Amino acid sequence: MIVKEVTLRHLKMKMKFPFTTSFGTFQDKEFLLLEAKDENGISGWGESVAFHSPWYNEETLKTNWHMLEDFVIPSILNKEIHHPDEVVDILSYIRKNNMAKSTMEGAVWDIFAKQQGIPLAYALGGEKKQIEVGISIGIQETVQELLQIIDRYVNEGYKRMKVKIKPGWDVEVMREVRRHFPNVPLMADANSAYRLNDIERLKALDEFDLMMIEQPLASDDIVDHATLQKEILTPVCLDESIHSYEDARKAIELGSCKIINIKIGRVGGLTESKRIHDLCQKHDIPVWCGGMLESGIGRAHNIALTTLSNFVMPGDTAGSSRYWDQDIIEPEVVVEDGLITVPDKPGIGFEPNQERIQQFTVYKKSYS
Ligand code: OSB
Ligand code: MG
Repeated sequence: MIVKEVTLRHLKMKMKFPFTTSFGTFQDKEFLLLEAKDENGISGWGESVAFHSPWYNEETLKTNWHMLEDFVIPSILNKEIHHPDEVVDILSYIRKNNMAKSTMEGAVWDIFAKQQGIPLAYALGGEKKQIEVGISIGIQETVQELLQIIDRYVNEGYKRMKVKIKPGWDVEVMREVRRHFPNVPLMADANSAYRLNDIERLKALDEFDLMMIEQPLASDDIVDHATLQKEILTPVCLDESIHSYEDARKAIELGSCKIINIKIGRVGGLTESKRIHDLCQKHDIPVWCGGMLESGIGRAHNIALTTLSNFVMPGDTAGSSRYWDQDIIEPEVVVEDGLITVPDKPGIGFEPNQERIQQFTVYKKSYS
């Protein structure tokens, strides 16, 4: 394939609800959408999961635009690409900036699958026809509100509840949740809000039979997490700390976690996600697919990746209607009984809705 043209768009969409984590709240979701066209006019789509501010990691929508415009897109345009795995090598001269790279790589994978006439899931080697999904619930004003939200999603059939925690919104909150929902598959995500000094607090979570605690310690740490994992019963799952296959290998070697959350953008794309998946499978480390409050395009990529066999735990990719009044794909992502049916159309398997994309576009630019 030869990518002949790329259009980059900055979109702004209002989420149905404000989302609060240990590092802050937001409701307007701004992100980049990339459309690439091959020599035959086949379009592939990618979404940047970088946020407006650098609170999750160091990348932002503006740094992604800069990286894409000045380095990533010029490196890919007009180059003969035989397989999407080659994108990693082509872009390897660029340090980090994984979310920017992944935006382009996702579009190349989509084109590749469309050229072959197969679903992206199949192109990646995935076999599942349906995937299990859970839900991630932000920090609420009151425990009462949290319980009501959980009740609603349990009734909708979501397969596990993930509750965001931070110091002061943790042990007592989880105790109440457990008391009201004794059997629900439950986990907590701290988004790096604790330090090893807080070990007693983290130990106190052991009594709630959590599936895991996600990223309790610093966002760049795998050493203290190994110490912590030895002291607590709850399995540690790493999110922010894993940027690559090498990070995953080291974390497994050190015993820093028992589970890994794979986010395509955070690790630089689908090829690297697949490598991490395969490594974890070899080491009996279960994985699941994290979410970044994506629009339908990013959601479609997550669904395809989750069809790989070692994605044995429910992911965070909920249905479109949880986040958006109107998503930008047709059909929207629908969750039934906690399951998403994997599309069987070529590529990402959902049609971008051009009218809505235009409606939410703040700025766009094309490169050829
Ligand atoms: O830590 O997994 C996270 C949202 C934004 C940034 C980081 C995270 C999250 C979520 C929500 O947990 C996942 C989703 O619903 O897309
Ligand atoms: Mg997380």
